[in-house]
Amino acid sequence: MDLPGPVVAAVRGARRILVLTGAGMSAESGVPTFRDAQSGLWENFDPSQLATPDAWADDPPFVWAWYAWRLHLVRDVAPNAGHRALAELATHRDVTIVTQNVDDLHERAGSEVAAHLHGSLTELRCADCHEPYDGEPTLSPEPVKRLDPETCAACGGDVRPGVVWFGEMLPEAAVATTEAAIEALEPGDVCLVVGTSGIVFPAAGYPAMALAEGATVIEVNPVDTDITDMCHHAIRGTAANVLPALVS
Ligand code: BJW
Repeated sequence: MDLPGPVVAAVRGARRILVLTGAGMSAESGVPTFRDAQSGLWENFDPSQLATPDAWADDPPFVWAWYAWRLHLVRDVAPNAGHRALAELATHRDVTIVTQNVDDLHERAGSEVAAHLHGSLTELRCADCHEPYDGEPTLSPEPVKRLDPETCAACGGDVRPGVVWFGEMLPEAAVATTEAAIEALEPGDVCLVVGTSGIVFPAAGYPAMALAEGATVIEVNPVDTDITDMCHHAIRGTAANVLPALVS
């Protein structure tokens, strides 16, 4: 893919590159995004209703079934060319990856992820006593309507995924690491925003913070988003197509 010269020059000339990724980063690995056309169970349910403490309190087996299926799905897929390109870039450049994704595809491509802002699908913990759960959960290869969550060995409570639901606080360390990485940006550095709709805060506010530090903000997304207008460059394409060209 041919990219505009100023975009390539910005990436080549940057001392630091901060990469903020969202669900579109993993779409070409086969992980559905949240707000594009959905498949399976996602077609019938609104993630903003399902990914909430209220949904869990109302019906844990309903919510757990969604996660047991997604856990299975994520374990079954592989990083795509976009994940691999970022890992390769970090071998010779100062790259910091911050992701909203709860999968581990960046890590499986060989990247170190500085912050998982919305937690991790695989880090299960008790919803009551917060004890980590290190058993092997029963996963669902197909979407099902309800599935009993695993039980906490310490207190008998229901085990939940270690993700951040709407209305919950983000992990303090992830926020602190992200804000420090943004504050370290200087004019001439680059903030690459890949595959996010830019509607969920506080993550949606980070590109503007990078802009305020003087960084060149570059969006990689097939469509316009809520943050497009504030970006210096918007590259219309997919992560797996654009990133290998951008970082070569
Ligand atoms: C491709 C592609 C390809 C497709 N290549 N691209 C300020 C203002 C207003 C509201 C708030 C605010 N501050 C806080 C809030 C409340 C709330 C919020 O933001 N609400 C909004 C809906 C308005 N935020 C919170 O509650 C957060 N907590 C918080 O702020 O705590 C303090 C607080 C508490 C209470 C009140 C106030 C403050 C927590 C947010 C947690 C988000 N959790 C989820 C679920 C995680 C668990 C799970 O996975 O089940 O995180 S929601 C979901 O959205 C998930 C994602 O990480 C997140 C962002 O989605 P993302 O990644 O952008 O995906 P999509 O699907 O939206 O977009 C995909 C994009 O990819 C699209 O643009 C495609 O075009 C593109 N794409 N294919 C490249 N191949």
